[in-house]
Amino acid sequence: MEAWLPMVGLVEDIRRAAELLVQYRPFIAFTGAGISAESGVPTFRGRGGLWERFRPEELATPEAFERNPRLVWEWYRWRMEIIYKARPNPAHYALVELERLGLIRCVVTQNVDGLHQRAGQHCVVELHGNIWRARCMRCSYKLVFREPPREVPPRCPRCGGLLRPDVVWFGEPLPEEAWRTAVELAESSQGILVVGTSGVVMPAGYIPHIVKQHGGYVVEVNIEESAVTPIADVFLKGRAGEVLPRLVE
Ligand code: BV8
Ligand code: ZN
Repeated sequence: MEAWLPMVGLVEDIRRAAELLVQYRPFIAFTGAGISAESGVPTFRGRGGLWERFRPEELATPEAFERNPRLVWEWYRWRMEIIYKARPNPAHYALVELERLGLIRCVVTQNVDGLHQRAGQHCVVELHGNIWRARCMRCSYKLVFREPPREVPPRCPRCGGLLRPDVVWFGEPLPEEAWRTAVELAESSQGILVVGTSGVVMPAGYIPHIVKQHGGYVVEVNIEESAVTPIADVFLKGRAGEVLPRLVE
């Protein structure tokens, strides 16, 4: 088969996706670790993914933190150092442009890296928290790290208690406000642009299904099929950093 043939399909699909975005605007966007992959931030389940070296139960759970706060903080500090050096990539900037054009009204993200905000996105709903925020286990003091902490585990400046990353661990409920906002947005949007997620982590992974159940369109961008693909009206197979900018052309 001619090497360029699949491109024809992709060009067709990008045109179809752009038509849906315009006709049923504003969409919402739903993003996962894949949108940050081209910024050099490792994904969770892909090759070289974070979990390959560690299992979620070992690190991203309250029990793991209880057992070994230093190990869990070593892992988060390692990720903060990668994210600190990372820059938003063309996929992040394409979503900012779609917001400026009024084609998407908000980005609902599972990511904790804060790259959507750094790219200039105005509306971001963080379902799993943010790696730069921390809170005290004893007095609930909240702080924002400007750079990775020098000493781990970091201590509360107010009471000396143990700080924890302000992210949602496995087995923990999502932040009430963020979850309610995300569901409201999904119920009231006629379309969702799903970018770079395997769609396996719940309840976040329900968001595209809520849009579908309310008669909305699902456009997915991913380098491979995911748990969302079966309900996608348009599946744009490719890297987010290459495909999304072509949606705003
Ligand atoms: C809850 C923050 C209940 C932390 C994350 C057993 C015990 C306990 C719970 C469960 C259990 N079994 C199931 C559950 C539920 C569990 C769950 O869903 N587990 C999964 C594994 C089955 N969920 C929970 O525990 C949730 N809480 O259920 O609480 C409860 C309820 C009420 C009251 C009390 C308790 C909490 C889940 C949140 C966990 N925290 N992150 C941190 O980051 O350190 S999840 C973590 O996974 C990240 O947030 C990540 O974003 C998220 C989802 O992964 P993806 O983003 O999709 O990333 P992934 O690597 O999987 O996929 C990347 C995709 O990108 C791939 O498809 C790839 O093809 C694509 N890609 C790669 N490169 C590119 C690309 N696409 C485009 N371009 C590219 N260049
Ligand atoms: Zn404290």
